[in-house]
Amino acid sequence: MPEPVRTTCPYCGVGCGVLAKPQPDGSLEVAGDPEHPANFGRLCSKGSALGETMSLDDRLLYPEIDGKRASWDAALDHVARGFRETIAAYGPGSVAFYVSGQILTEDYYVANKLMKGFVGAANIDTNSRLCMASSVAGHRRAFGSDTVPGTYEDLEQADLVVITGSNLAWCHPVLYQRLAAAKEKRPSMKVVLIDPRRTMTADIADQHLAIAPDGDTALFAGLLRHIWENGIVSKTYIEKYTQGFNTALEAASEFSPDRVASESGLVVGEVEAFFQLFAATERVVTVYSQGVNQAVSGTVKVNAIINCHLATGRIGRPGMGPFSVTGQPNAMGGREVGGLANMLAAHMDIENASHRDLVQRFWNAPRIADKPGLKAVEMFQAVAEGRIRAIWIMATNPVDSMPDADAVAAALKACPLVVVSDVVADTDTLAHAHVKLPSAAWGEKDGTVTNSERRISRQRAFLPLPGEARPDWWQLAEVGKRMGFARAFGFRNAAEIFREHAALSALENAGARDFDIGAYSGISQSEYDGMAPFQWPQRAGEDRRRTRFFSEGGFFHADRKARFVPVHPQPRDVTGKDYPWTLNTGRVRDHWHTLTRTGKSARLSAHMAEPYGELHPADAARLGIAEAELVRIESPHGSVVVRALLTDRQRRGSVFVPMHWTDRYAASGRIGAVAAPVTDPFSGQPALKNVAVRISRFAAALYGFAVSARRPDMRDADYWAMARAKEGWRTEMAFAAKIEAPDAFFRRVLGLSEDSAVETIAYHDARRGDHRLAAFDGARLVGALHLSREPVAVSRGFAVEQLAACHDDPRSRFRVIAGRAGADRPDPGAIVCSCFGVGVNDIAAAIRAGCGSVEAVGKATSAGTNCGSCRAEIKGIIDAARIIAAE
Ligand SMILES: Nc1nc2c(c(=O)[nH]1)N[C@H]1C(S)=C(S)[C@@H](COP(=O)(O)OP(=O)(O)OC[C@H]3O[C@@H](n4cnc5c(=O)[nH]c(N)nc54)[C@H](O)[C@@H]3O)O[C@H]1N2
Ligand SMILES: Nc1nc2c(c(=O)[nH]1)N[C@H]1C(S)=C(S)[C@@H](COP(=O)(O)OP(=O)(O)OC[C@H]3O[C@@H](n4cnc5c(=O)[nH]c(N)nc54)[C@H](O)[C@@H]3O)O[C@H]1N2
Ligand code: SF4
Ligand SMILES: [Mo]
Repeated sequence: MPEPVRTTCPYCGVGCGVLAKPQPDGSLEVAGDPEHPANFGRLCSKGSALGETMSLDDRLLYPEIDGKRASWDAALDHVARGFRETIAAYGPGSVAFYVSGQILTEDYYVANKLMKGFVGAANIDTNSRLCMASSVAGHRRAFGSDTVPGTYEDLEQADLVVITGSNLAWCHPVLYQRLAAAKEKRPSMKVVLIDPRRTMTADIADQHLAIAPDGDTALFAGLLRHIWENGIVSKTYIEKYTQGFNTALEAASEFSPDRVASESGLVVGEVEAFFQLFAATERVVTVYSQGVNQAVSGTVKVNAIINCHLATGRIGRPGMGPFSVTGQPNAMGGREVGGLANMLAAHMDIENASHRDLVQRFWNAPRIADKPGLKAVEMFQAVAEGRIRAIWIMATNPVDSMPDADAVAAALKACPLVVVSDVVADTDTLAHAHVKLPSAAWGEKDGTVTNSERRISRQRAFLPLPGEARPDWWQLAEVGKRMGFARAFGFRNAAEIFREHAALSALENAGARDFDIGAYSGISQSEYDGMAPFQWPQRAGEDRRRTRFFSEGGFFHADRKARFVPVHPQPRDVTGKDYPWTLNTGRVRDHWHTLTRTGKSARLSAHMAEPYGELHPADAARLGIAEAELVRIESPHGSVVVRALLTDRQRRGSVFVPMHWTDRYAASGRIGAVAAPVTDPFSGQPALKNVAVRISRFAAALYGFAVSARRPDMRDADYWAMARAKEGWRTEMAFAAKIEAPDAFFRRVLGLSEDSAVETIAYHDARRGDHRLAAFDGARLVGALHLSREPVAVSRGFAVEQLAACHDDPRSRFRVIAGRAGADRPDPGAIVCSCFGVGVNDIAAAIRAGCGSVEAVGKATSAGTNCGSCRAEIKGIIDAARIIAAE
């Protein structure tokens, strides 16, 4: 058996090390890398299930032009000619690249070089605009550079961890587990969670502040005032290393505890308790993510947080600092190469003439972009208006993930040249591509990524390139060559690109810029192959391994001092008479973005199999919406129909919808279409967490649930959402009017012809509108359908299992129709632990049998004993059982 290959997880910014072991039967075994300093062997549910997402069945394997297979030569010539001719006719500003924090640093470096140095404009932006742009802008305003000061260890060493706008338990699970383990070891450590929702992250929180949308600005401005009034500021730090404290303090003086409470939707007592805890604790880390960044006031929120850390000098020392955790595996690498439209390469500034000169000289480039390009939202508006006439989209799916996503689709439809590089064959964005380019996927490509703590790790190939798939950097370099820049784009491998990137970072740097990995500018191919994870900076000739920034100043403004940014009250409430509710959007535990990868795993799809709108039960009652009914959520831009999920974890007045569902998986689940294209004025980041909407009940005359061996044909349903199941698909559906011929509908769903030999059994109760149908091919279930006037109550877990079961006796066929197991086979209920397929009923049974802790439930059922991502949910079930028992 060959040695496992050390690589890095392609999902979140924690950047866990993975040991990948391709098996002789073609499958892939993965395990956490015990030596990787991000995870020390742990993996979350998504990382553990990587092996289930590797099949080639839905991959894009050959280039296509206008829907027809083409050779690489033809496709690359077509792209290069299209870009060249557009530039010749309309200027360099008429073309654009829209790339992603999911490409590798080497890919990103080539994309940025081609656009900024050789096309000579800066219209390259990235989905990081939707993700980290406010943090970048906040860092640059405060520090003079885009520097994340701390490291993961700080979370373990802190005495107080403030988590705001981050669902760490679900979105950075391994980092969350490290924090939870540290707290368990040292129970004096406190955790405060600030989130309008009581997410699973609340599980380890000593205090949860259910803040009103965008109330963070007031909260942290009020905190600065409190710190000052209570004499907690570090006068030495402020004097020696910063500027602008007094102005910031003056602005903060407006934020009395009363004002903070009213602006943040909290009560004075809880605000004060939080302030006192923060003031009293020296070692504080404030962790934040999209609840902070994705807001009109995103940059202001970031600076409001950083102000508090600067004022106390709690930055860059063990267990202290503001900590923006990045979402994508290479969000940080993208920032390092300057992938944002308003940055240059190697953390240099596009507005700085000497930086421009340096980069142009280094690249030996004919031109250099001299002003920022269009940011994502503006970029697609420019496409819509015909100002951008050729766009290359790489490793991102803007027709789903952008705000005003229907307008993005329309813009692409009207654009003369749309090139899309992706790994799968079918996405909502690829549907608009004139040229489709098949990219090498995780496991096939080579390069580096940088995680949230500035740690650069290798992604290594352990599989051959399938079909004609090619790495993204290769595609960009080939187009660069064909546009006439052969010398600058003659890269032969990823190592060469990395060396050039490292050399640029060190050029005329000498400590003037934060990003410097000059120590790697001469590494050989074999050193690159064996490269161990390392944290930057790593300056050439300097062996001191500094892992934190700013404990003793050393900021990157010209005077080496940090800036306080005065924070003024920000408009917060976006609702009005016609759109009285706020829409909050985000993520679920087991899915990744637009489902192109996690959607392939039945195990990951079982946790949340359908798009939903999470509402407080009291709000739902006001709207006349019952549990499991469907709701329509609409804004002036678009609408979705999703399942109502009623929980008291949800803040009143708002609805939460996950961002993951696309037109591939649901009839109308693309929540991006509902989000408004409203952005933060400093960062250009869209406000995806606070959108004004109206909510109404979707009046369904009939509901349905089906399992099927093949992807079902759902053309006739008004609502549907499908997910992979073991050996097939599971599909929820609903109809505005009742359907006349359930048998014919069933056959259409399954794609059965009139003369098909498949044997169908059915049960109809026309009076109650109850129809149950099942089709068998020998002993195998081809599909089953349950229709009902009420939301269908059959056990999903049971129904899904039937696809893999043998139905050679009539009793088992009857159970498929009944939708439940015999008494001998209890129904596991909704899946909680995806690693072992343990459902909520299994866990409840274990609790009834006396298991009173997560550990005990784990011993009895295995739930939560592998990746641990579901431990918070198990604890929730135990707590709920206790409450019920006490009532
Ligand atoms: N499972 C999973 N993990 C992921 C991803 C994924 O798709 N799936 N994606 C990765 C990526 S790219 C990213 S960027 C990260 C995102 O990671 P997170 O930012 O943790 O995830 P979100 O769910 O987008 O939003 C976080 C929380 O912000 C809260 N929030 C909304 N408005 C406000 C507000 O005004 N103030 C405060 N304080 N909180 C608010 C929301 O209720 C939500 O719980 O996750 C990464 N990890
Ligand atoms: N409403 C709402 N919208 C959001 C957010 C939100 O919280 N709410 N969050 C925003 C954030 S933070 C983010 S990061 C974005 C994410 O949104 P997207 O970037 O649009 O989502 P992904 O599904 O990750 O898209 C990645 C695409 O690249 C493909 N791919 C995977 N690997 C490779 C590769 O190696 N090369 C190439 N060429 N392609 C590859 C995948 O198949 C997929 O089609 O969504 C943003 N949109
Ligand atoms: S926490 Fe999970 S998704 Fe994130 S890098 Fe680690 S294994 Fe991958
Ligand atoms: Mo993100």
